[in-house]
Amino acid sequence: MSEDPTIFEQIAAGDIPARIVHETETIVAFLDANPLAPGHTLVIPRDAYTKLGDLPDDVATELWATVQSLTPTIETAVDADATTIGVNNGSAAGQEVPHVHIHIIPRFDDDGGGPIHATAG
Ligand code: DGP
Repeated sequence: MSEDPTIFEQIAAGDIPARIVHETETIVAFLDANPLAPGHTLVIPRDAYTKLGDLPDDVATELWATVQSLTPTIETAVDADATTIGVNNGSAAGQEVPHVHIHIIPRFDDDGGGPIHATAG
């Protein structure tokens, strides 16, 4: 039984516009439409997986490698002092879009400090 594609699957397919900052055959990164800070970016697998545990190893590896490589680029682009990286992994954790996505949230010395505990938009 096939389900309707999520909004992120449609972004990955190019069917819905997004401000894409990086993409490969496997991974897409784009700006969050409801940013918690300037440069707030979401990194997703192009294919539809709901939770981190659903990812094949090779996709998980490339997903994380992309987060690692993009993070300093984003920090430089928005002149951030640090970054919060997070995943809402399941609806009870605040995952609104059931397609794995890693939040890269730039942080600033004067943004109030402390961790972001809930990243639900
Ligand atoms: P989460 O709560 O972890 O599932 O975060 C979902 C994020 O996705 C939230 O920060 C807002 C963002 N978002 C939702 N719909 C869209 C969309 O259509 N385009 C973009 N760029 N971001 C979206």
